[in-house]
Amino acid sequence: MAYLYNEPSRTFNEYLLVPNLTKKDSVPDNVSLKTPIVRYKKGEQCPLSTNIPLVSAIMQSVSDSNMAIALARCGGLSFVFVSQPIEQQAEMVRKVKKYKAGFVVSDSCLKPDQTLKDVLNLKARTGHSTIAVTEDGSSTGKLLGLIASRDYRLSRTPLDKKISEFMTPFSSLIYGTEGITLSEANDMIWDHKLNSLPIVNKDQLLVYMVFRKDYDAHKENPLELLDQSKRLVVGAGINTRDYKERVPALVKAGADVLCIDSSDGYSEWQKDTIQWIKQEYNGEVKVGAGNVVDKEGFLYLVNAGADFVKVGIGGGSICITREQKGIGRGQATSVIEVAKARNEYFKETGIYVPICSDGGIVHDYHMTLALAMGADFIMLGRYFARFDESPTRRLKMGSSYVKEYWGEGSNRARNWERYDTGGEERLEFEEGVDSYVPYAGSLKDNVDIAISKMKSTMCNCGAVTIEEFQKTARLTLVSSTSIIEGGAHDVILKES
Ligand code: RVP
Repeated sequence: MAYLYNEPSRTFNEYLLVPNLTKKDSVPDNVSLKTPIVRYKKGEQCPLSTNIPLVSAIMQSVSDSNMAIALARCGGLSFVFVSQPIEQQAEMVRKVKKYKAGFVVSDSCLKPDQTLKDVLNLKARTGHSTIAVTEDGSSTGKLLGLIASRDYRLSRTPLDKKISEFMTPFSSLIYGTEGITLSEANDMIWDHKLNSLPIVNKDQLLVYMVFRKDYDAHKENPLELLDQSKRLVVGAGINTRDYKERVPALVKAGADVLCIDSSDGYSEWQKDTIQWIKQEYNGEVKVGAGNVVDKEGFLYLVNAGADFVKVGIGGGSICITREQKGIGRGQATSVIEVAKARNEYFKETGIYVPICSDGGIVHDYHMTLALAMGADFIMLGRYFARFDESPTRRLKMGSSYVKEYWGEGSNRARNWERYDTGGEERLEFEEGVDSYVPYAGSLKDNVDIAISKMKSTMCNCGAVTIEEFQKTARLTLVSSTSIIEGGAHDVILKES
C-alpha cells in the first residue's frame, strides 16, 4: 500500500510569526540579510553569498540580462533562463558581466559631418542631451568631440550647421583613460565641474561615458552584489540534456553559479549532470539542483554534490503540475522538512548546504515566513515579472497596466527539458499557463519595500541575522477563520 503522510501539507498563508522579545539593538539598521548560496564547511566562509535573500526565477518571462543587472545592483541574484539557444544565453551572461556600474556604453553618437538637426532628432529619440561625436558615428569609434546643450543656441544656430563647427573638440575635452575606477572618474567630474566624462582607450577610441547623475544612483545601491573583479554576479539555468555543451559556454561567459532547472529534481539525470560538472571543473563550478520537496530528495542531490538545493513542486503561480499530474506538496511543509534535513546533515557532516524556497510567494511577508521556516534564499517568478526590468511586454488592460507572465511548462515557452522524464524530446502536455500580472513599476522601489518589511518583522522577532531568525523564530498555524481576521474586516473601506 502507498505510504500515507499523517499530516496535510501546508502553504505559507496558513502560518504567522509570533513575536519574540525585541531588544533595543534589534533595529532595522542592524539587520543583515546576507545569506549563503552555495555549500561550505563549518568554520569556513561561504564562497558565494548574496546581500539580500532574493533570486529571480529561471524563466523566459523573468530572468534576462536586464533583470540580472537590476537585481544584482540591489544585492540579489538572477538565474538567466535556459530555454533558449546556448550562445544566446551565454551572451546574456556576458552582458551582465560586462556591465560596469556607472560606466555606460553611449547610446547617443553622431559623426562630425552631421548637423544640428541630427542632434535634435537624436536627442528627441533618446532623451539624452550629451552626444559623443565619433569618426564613424558608433559608440566605440574614435572620439572627436562632445556636444552638450551649451554648445548651441536653438534661436541662433542654423539647423544645417555641421557638428564639427560647434562641438567641443577632443583637444579641449577632459577625458578619462580606460582602466580608471569609478571613484577616480567621479573625482574628475567633481574637480572639473563636468556633467559627463568620456573614457577612451590608448587609441582614442570611445569606451564608456560616466555621468554625474549616475553617481547618486551608485551611492543608492550599497548592497550591490559584485565579484572579486567588481563585476556584477550572475547565475544561469542549465538542463540535464545539453549540459556538456551549455555548461562550458556559460562558464566561459562568466556565470558565477549554475542551477539545474527542473520541475522534479529527484532524478538520476540530475545526479549525472552534477557529477559531470564537478569532475570536469575540479569542483570549482558551483551548481544547484532541484526541485525537491522532501528529505530523501534533498539528501540524494546533496550526496550527488549539489551546492544548493531548490525546494518546491507545484506551488508556482503559473504552475498547473498539481492539476495535471497530481504531484507536489504544500510549499511551507516542503521547506520545513527540507530545512530540518539540511540542519541534520550539517550536524552530522559539518557541511552546510543552503536551500532555496522556489515559487508560491504571494505577499511580501511570505518571504519572511520562508526564511523563518529555514529557507536560506527565495526564488520568485511572478513577483519579478511585474517590474519594468522583466523582459515581457507591458500592456494596458482597462484602466490599468499589466505585464505578460508565462510558465516554462506552457505551450508558449515549450521548455520540455524542464519536464523531461527521459521520453520524447517534446512537451507532451502543458504544466504551466500563459498569463498577465499587474504591472508594479521599478524593481528597486518594490524590493526596497519588501526588504524593509522583512527587516521590520525580524526585529519584531528579536533577530538581526537570517541565521538567528531561523533558529529563534516561532511560527503558528492559523485557522481559516483567523486568516479572514488578518485583512481589514468589519469596516467599510474608503475607495483608494
Ligand atoms: P512564482 O514565483 O509563484 O510565480 O513561481 C515561480 C516558479 O514556478 C519558478 O521558479 C519555477 O520553479 C516554477 N515554474 C516555472 N514555470 C512553471 C510552469 O510552467 N509550470 N513553473
